[in-house]
Amino acid sequence: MRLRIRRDRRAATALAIGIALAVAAPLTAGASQPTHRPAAADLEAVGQYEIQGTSAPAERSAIAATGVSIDEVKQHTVVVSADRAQARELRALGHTLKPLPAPSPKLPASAAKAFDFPPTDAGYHNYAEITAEIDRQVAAHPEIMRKQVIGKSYEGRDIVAVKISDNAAADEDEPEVLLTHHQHAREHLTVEMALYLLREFGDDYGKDSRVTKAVKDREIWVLPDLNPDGGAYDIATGSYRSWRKNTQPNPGSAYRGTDMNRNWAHRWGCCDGSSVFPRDNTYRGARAESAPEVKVVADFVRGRVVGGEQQITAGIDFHTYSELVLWPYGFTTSDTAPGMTQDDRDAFAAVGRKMAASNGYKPMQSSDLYVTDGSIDDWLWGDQKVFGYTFEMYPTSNRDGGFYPPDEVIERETSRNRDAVLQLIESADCMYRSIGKEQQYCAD
Ligand code: GEM
Ligand code: CA
Ligand code: CA
Ligand code: ZN
Repeated sequence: MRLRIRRDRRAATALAIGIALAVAAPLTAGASQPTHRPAAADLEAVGQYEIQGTSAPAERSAIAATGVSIDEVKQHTVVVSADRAQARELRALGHTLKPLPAPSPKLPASAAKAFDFPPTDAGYHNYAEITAEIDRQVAAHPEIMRKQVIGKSYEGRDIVAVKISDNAAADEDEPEVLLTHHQHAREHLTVEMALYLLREFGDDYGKDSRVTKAVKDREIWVLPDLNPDGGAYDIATGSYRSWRKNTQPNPGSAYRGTDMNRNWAHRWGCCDGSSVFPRDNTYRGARAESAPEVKVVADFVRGRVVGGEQQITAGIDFHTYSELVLWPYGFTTSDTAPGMTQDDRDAFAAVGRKMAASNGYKPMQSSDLYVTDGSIDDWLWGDQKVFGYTFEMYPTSNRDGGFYPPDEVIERETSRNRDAVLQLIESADCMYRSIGKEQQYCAD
């Protein structure tokens, strides 16, 4: 109860700031151009802290329930992103917080180029470069690639799906696989993962038998950037803001942004696995799919139901960091739950473990880390029966760069997932084959 009163007081403060700012600043109509006039409150310092002594999922879930994001989980420590009020709240809960160094500015402020990565990280693609690279790959491989703009972000940027398949212009009766990237703004390496896949499939088709077979027998959807506004905001100053959410304003609050990975419609807000406070990094949004970017992608997936059957059978949602292969559910710590039988769970685990054996990540049910509600993989399986995984990419530690590993690691850490992605694509016609139950579940 004490905690609740404290958070309500915070909410009241945030509301008061919101009203004050709203009165003070002329409200701009929905900007036609992306704007980055951050509300003063947005700039409140969000830093990373290491918390010693937590080892059980329940303890980690209790920490997540304060609205911080859990960025790293080790045997006896977690690393969280928290603002000052949340840090106070965690200390009041008895935790010891060790502040971690902010991402190094990597260059003098004078050299910073707005809306771009620091020159030392020029290997990362900003929004314009992502768009250009997608267009270049699609133009170079018209026989197997098609680009679709499936909708717009809050600020009006394109949300893009690239279809990779032979006869790409036709909707063939082949299992479809969904690869989604960059729900979280600071997780830029996941966009590089998508661009790597476009290059790899484009270059290897017709040369590498495994890739050629995958492209012939499947329809692969690569969605390189689900949160283009957040990504631009994160690098708007030419350095890094550690931003996680989208940039959608929250009426009545000075704090903007919804955590897209708490805004999906399966058991949304059910289980203390997200926050009701707009200020928090895990704010779940005003309602399920209230984030325009989540609605766009959910509508796209629902659009893949043909003749009453969801054509997408499997997927991976890429995040950073921690090097994990995760499967649902996140909203409950039980292995099975309504809509997840023991066979479903065993198939998830069998393929998950094989993918982890390939890329060297750790496999587990996502709630073994901490409980989340409203995540994409719970929705993909719970609502659409898509075997949806979450990959947490490199690194495992803040010490190796955290959310901002140097661009020198991009090639190594994206190609590291080549085999795992191909394994999922190859299993996508029958995930139950991995537990010897193809006859029972997949015989036509
Ligand atoms: C995670 S990704 C989802 C993992 N699911 C659970 N239940 N741990 C998130 O969304 O918080 C971490 C990340 O954002 O990378
Ligand atoms: Ca095809
Ligand atoms: Ca199809
Ligand atoms: Zn993430």
